[in-house]
Amino acid sequence: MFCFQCEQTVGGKGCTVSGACGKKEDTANLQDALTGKLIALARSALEKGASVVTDDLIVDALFMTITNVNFDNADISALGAKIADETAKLKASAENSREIDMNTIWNSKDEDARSLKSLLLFGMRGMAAYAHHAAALGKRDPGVYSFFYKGLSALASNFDVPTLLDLNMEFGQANLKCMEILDAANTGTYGVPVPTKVTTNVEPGPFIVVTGHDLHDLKQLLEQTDGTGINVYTHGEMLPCHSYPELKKHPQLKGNFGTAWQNQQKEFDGVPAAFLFTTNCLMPPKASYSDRIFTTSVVGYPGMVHIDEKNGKKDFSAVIAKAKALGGYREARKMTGINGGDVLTTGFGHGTVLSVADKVVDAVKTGAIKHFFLVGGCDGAKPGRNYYTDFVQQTPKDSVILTLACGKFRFNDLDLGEIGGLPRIMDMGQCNDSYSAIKVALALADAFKCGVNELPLTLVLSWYEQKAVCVLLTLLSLGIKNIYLGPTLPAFVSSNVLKVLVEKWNVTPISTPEADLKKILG
Ligand code: SF4
Ligand code: SF3
Repeated sequence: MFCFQCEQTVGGKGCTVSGACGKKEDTANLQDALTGKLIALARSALEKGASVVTDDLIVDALFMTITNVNFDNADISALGAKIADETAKLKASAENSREIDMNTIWNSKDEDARSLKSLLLFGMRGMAAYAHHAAALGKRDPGVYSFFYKGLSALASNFDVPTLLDLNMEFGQANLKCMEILDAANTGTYGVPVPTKVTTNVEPGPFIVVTGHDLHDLKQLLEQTDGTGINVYTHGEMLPCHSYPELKKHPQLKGNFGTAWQNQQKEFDGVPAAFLFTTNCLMPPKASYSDRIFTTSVVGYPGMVHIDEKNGKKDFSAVIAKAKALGGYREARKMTGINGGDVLTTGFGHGTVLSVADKVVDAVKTGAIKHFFLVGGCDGAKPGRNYYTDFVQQTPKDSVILTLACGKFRFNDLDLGEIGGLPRIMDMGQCNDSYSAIKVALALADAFKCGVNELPLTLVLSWYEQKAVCVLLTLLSLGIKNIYLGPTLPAFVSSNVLKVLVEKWNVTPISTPEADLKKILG
């Protein structure tokens, strides 16, 4: 096996024996075979014509290979067989229907082409997850789908470095569109997020914990638990769901259980509740709770119960029955975030922030707000990530911290006070809500008649898996410079590609909060 797509890859180089994420060799090889088949489907469809069927196969297969999504060989093989069938049906030329051996990319002597193809593939995996959620709510964009075909077939090409770099930038723009339609799908279906305080404490009685990113799954579960006496808690990236009017109106959506994904084995240990995984990040479950894990959509783990969709609906009665049988806690449980706080505030998407844009602009003009930081991204297990907690704690009182994705659990239980009636930490949502951050940054640049790079704004991002890759490529494609990136640089960035990132965009690896803050504010 060879896999180096995430931040915890072995030795910072690649997982070759088994994955640090728990992925086994045979699973990794099946995922590569699946991707090789997918390239054949994409090239065939480019020759013969794409369809909704090929669109969905591409999105699901890319999504399934994201870190911590699917560990079940049967699922991967089944999807691979469907893709091979569809490719055969298209009857494209022998060259275009040829399955690609991914080792030709991983073992390529041209390490810059390998690096840029990896960047593109991993970015597309991230975008596929967003396209999947948008499609679940009826939103599809032809430009997003057509990029998948173009990008996948580029993986089988001999394109030179400048061409591959351009393709990555074109991808960044496609992903911006994808995040835009997902934002429209989420806000159009469930309303514009409003600032909402969320408790970390758990009430007595049966409950279900929902993790992942899919709002449509949560909505269906809420409808099915209405009036049952079963409470629902979010975990990880589902936290922002509390701020959507159509979701928060269900009184049994009580609070947020635990923190980010990498703590699940500790946080779920022996808990008398059912756990529903709608997307990444699933870790190999411990025996103390493996009987209460449910997966849905492309998520899978051998031996866990999977909830399928039938006629556009999911029946969560097995999850509900499990929660009932386990019964939950007998007494209320006090729980906290990483820093001991028990209130998390979310719901500062572009709708809310831009509705007070005048106030924000005034606060900058009067000097009440001197700097904006966007601190967020993917959280992870490796040491060094307390950088983000320390960084936020050390930011000056006249600065605002915008945050998003699961990286926020490093500091979202801290009370850093307010500026001009706005909290200093504002949670904009999930990783895909980077779209909100981009919208706010562009609006500020407009108000101050300058470019985004001239704003008193610094992006301090953490990465772990492939959604961070797609978001980063979008930011770079918008010409956003001076991004601080950590905790380490991706193994798939070659030294020459890194040189380009530094020279063209001044991408900067994080150092210490003290030194970085001095540099940023100095
Ligand atoms: Fe290794 Fe990450 Fe790949 Fe898992 S997803 S095999 S940890 S590089
Ligand atoms: Fe988090 Fe897995 Fe990436 Fe959506 S849930 S950002 S790590």
